[in-house]
Amino acid sequence: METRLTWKEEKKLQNLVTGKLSLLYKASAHGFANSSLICRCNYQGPTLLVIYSSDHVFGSYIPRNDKNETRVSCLLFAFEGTNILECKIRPQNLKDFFGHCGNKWEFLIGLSEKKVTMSLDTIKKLNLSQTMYFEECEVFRCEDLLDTRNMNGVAELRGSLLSAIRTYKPSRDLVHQIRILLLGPIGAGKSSFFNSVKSVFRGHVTHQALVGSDRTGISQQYRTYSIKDGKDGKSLPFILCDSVGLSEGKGLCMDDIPYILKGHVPDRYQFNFMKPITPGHSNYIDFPLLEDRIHCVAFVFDANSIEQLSDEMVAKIKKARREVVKCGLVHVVLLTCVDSMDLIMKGDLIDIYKCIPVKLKQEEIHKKLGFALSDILVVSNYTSEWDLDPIKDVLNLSALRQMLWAADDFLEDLPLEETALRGKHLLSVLEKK
Ligand SMILES: Nc1nc2c(ncn2[C@@H]2O[C@H](COP(=O)(O)OP(=O)(O)O)[C@@H](O)[C@H]2O)c(=O)[nH]1
Ligand SMILES: [Mg+2]
Repeated sequence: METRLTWKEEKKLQNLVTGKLSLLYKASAHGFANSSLICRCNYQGPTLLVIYSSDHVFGSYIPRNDKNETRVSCLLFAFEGTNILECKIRPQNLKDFFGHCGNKWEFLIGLSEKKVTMSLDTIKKLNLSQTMYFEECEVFRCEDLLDTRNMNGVAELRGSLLSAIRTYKPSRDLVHQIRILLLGPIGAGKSSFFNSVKSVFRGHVTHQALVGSDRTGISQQYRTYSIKDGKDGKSLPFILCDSVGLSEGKGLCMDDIPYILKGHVPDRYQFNFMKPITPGHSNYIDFPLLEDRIHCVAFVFDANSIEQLSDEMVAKIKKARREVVKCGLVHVVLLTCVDSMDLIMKGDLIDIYKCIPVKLKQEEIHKKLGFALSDILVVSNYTSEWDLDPIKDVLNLSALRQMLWAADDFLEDLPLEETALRGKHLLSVLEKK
């Protein structure tokens, strides 16, 4: 049985009732009779009734639909384009909409006549007519996505991801820690991602890396962050490298990218957007070990600004990607800020990869920048909140685990002669003498 709602209408209504909709009754399938609707849907908990006339979609949300006395107001709604008009009415049960509560009605449905009659006050607020004939009527149960059962599942998954990452060992034991470079436009959420990952392992939200700060000034340093498991625990098997962002103006110098990838750029290096690092620089790492190199690159994008990326930015990202591929490195995409996307609710984060608005963003990135759909991972960073959120943690940890696996692919594929880079460099230096 399929609903007649479009996905956009369904999302809007999910936002209205803050829950998932599960279809209980459809008049064209179960019969246009008040008794069959009431028999199926009465006392089912929070319920949404949707009526389809030839040119309107409207109905009612009944937050309490049970045997106890109802004290929570019901809500009438009507779509007007993509907006929803709302009007609160007195508390009542579902069956009361079919004339079970005497003659004091605001919204009265007759299924066999396929007719709704509304009070004058209601039609004014919903911009409908007093009598509406309809073609279809559906009733949904509204299910809470964040109920205890779901949250227990999330907590379990969070625990297993944490332990998988704590005990992770890079492939062939070639390095102790995987270096992940965060690369992307200024303001994409790179520093916030580091803060979010650090927060999970620290056990509380921390905001170590400067976020959303001065776009041109002070924080133009290259930072490589090793994270401890707990306050005094041992270092985790990865390092997050936070570069200054790409920009049409003062941003990361494109020629710095190969140096970063190959491990020549030291922690706290002050970027110069006019000029890339050169071997003469005081802290330049002349002979980087395999440990010093980048093992996986994460391109970071804000989900809300993919469509606005300028041609210049697109060209820069494509160029950076070519450099990454040239170095034989693996890469993924982190899509941030999905939590603030239109039509996305908190509960959606549990199953975010199934959400159509997110799928559309993934397709847009694929089309615009050429990244494979399966490489585009969704994350949700801590921004202003102070409490850890297990749903966000699961998203961010899943992405991190994916990056560690990607780095393994790189290490496994590394030619034997590159697995001891320092030896090779020393040899070439000695040969030159
Ligand atoms: N809602 C939301 N905001 C985010 C997220 N990630 C980053 N932000 C916000 O985006 C802005 C830029 O983030 P920042 O980490 O400084 O970006 P960077 O320049 O790539 O390091 C800040 O205001 C952050 O709070 C996210 O996942 N969700
Ligand atoms: Mg930053």
